Amino acid sequence: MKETWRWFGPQDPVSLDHVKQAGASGVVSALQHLYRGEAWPLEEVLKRKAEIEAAGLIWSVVESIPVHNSIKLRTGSFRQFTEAWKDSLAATAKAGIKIVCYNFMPGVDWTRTDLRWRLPSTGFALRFDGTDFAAYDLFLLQRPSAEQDYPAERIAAARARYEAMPETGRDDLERTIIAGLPGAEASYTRTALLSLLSEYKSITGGELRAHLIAFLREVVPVAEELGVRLAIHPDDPPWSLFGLPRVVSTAEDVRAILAGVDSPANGLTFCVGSYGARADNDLLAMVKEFAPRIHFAHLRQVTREGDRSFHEAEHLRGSSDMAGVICALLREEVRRKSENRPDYEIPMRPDHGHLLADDILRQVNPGYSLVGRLKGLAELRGVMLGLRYAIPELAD
Ligand code: DNO
Repeated sequence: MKETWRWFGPQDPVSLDHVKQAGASGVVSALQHLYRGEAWPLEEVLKRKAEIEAAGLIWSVVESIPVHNSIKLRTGSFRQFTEAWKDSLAATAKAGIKIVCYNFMPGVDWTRTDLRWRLPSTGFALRFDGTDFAAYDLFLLQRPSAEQDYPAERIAAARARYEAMPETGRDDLERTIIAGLPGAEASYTRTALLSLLSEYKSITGGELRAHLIAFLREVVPVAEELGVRLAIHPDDPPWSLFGLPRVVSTAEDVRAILAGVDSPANGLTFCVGSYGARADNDLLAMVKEFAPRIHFAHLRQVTREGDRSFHEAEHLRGSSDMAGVICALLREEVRRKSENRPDYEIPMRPDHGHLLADDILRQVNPGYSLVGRLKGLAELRGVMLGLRYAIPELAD
């Protein structure tokens, strides 16, 4: 697998030299400042590419081209935004980047409730707490009719949690949930979030899925023509938030997406941490079934705590079988090689790292630490080498 590393551009406190020191050869990046659904100008894409190449690295994957909410809702100017998305795709293809990650989460992108959760090791992890999230939704945001989306016990637990929370804790929780994590399309104020959620209010899971397939029917033929592989990122967390449906959470969701437009250009980002947050996702079965359509891998994992809560674990320790997933991906690479596919190598990145050592004093993007990810990549690299050493047919 190609070892890659997410870089948020020149503002990222983790520099391209750090990427090289970590031993990655590919970079995963996006024009982070153009997140409102506007088309990415070719010159800006080329500028980012030149910055990456000047450091002796390659821009391997675009993560992400944001999909505007109007496309998910199929309202307003969605046609215009779809055209802009295709233009961004064309610009990145022209610059030679042929794998594009995106997501179709309604309203909010990836979400956590705690960005500095103390680990027994004394480092810090990201965490999602189902009760804290409900407390925010019900009692701080006060989303209309939110109580219909939670069972009575969860409401009672959330009320108790909310009442015990100091004012500063409430502010922190709100900031963590709606201020926009790195890579998210946008950040919201409470009022802006409520108004966005009201636009989504009546959408059903069936409708959202139909909107995704309609979008894919538009963009996959363009990707095919450009020689680009699209790689949809799963919902994170993979269940409903704010009462909105999510349609990229389970194996069944993935099957519907892949069958919706049956083309190699319509593929997946296999994010072990996102799919692995659900106990009913059998990751090994999924990676085997979907392997030919996996174009990008996010290797991190979570420890499921039950009750819709999880924290981010060490890359090799958590609720999922990371070595099994890597082994299945290496087998897929061998299969692709036997078909002489030039794109046999699947880019992987060590997703999210703990805050460790010097990370703790630095201002890094949540999840995108230096030492924590470096440790993750080193461990994952060890697994890849070990598997190749032990299983002759996986050897290079
Ligand atoms: C979080 C990331 C997400 C991801 C987008 C993909 O760390 O995995 O921000 O980039 O959801 O569109």
